[in-house]
Amino acid sequence: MTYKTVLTEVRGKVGIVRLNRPEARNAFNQLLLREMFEALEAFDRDDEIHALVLTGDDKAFAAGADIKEMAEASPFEMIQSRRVEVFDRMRLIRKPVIAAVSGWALGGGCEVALSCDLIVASETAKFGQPEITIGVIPGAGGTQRLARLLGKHLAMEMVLNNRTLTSTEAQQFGMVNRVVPVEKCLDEAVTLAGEIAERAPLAVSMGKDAVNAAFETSLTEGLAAERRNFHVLFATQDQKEGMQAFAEKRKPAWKGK
Ligand code: CO8
Repeated sequence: MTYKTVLTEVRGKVGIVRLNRPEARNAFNQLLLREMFEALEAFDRDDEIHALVLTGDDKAFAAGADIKEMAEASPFEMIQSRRVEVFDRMRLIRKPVIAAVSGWALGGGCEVALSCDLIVASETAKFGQPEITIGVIPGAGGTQRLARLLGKHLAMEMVLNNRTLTSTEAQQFGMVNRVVPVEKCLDEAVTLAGEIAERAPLAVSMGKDAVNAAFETSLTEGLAAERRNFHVLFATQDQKEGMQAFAEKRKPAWKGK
């Protein structure tokens, strides 16, 4: 599959999707949005791939929605184009997605990074929701995910007053997993993805699903989701293999079954 605005690469069991619209700081026009999701979903369907990395370039992970493309749109056109709803496709990806973020992650770019499962940020990364400066608010989950992650007051400052976070601040607030020099950002994300890719695939998928349930449900419902996933894994060959390998003091050989 060839794309015009994303590049794809495979390293071992890791599928890499690189946003590639550098002339617009990787702003999401309709084509980039469509191709990003197609590329991520293709890797999600590929049995040889166990983890995904989503990245941009050194200047920008993504500078948000393409402002010029939507400047004249009516509410009806915005709804019909499904520009915002399309971001829900991120939640349907079953394999872990690691964002490797350098430079700007603004607006929809910050929201896409937040909807990934882990974030590796470079020292140059800057996260923000500048929509207020162009007369709107985040529309792809920023208000909800930031409030859940950072608490109400910092989320309010970001949404109402364009407060940006450096990568160090984002790490202090638990929003990113690690901060590395810019030249190491992608490799570090691929290493992390590669480690997860070597683990029991069905357990990884169930673990992702259970952690995500914490953001969707009450504690009681979340605990029930966790328990269901835990019990389901006892139907897999990998659970038998993992526990036998522990008892036999050897490395497990996962089958993904
Ligand atoms: N949309 C369209 N074009 C953009 C965008 C953008 N978001 N960001 C940058 N560009 C373009 C610039 O217009 C410029 O184009 P040209 O060379 O033709 O003039 C080129 O990219 C380079 O940009 P700059 O010269 O400004 O580069 P700098 O390195 O000086 O600055 C910044 C980079 C800080 C990223 C700056 O470009 C900027 O502030 N961009 C806008 C960021 C922003 O406001 N983002 C929020 C957008 S709204 C949003 O994301 C809402 C999401 C809700 C749902 C999503 C629906 C799809």
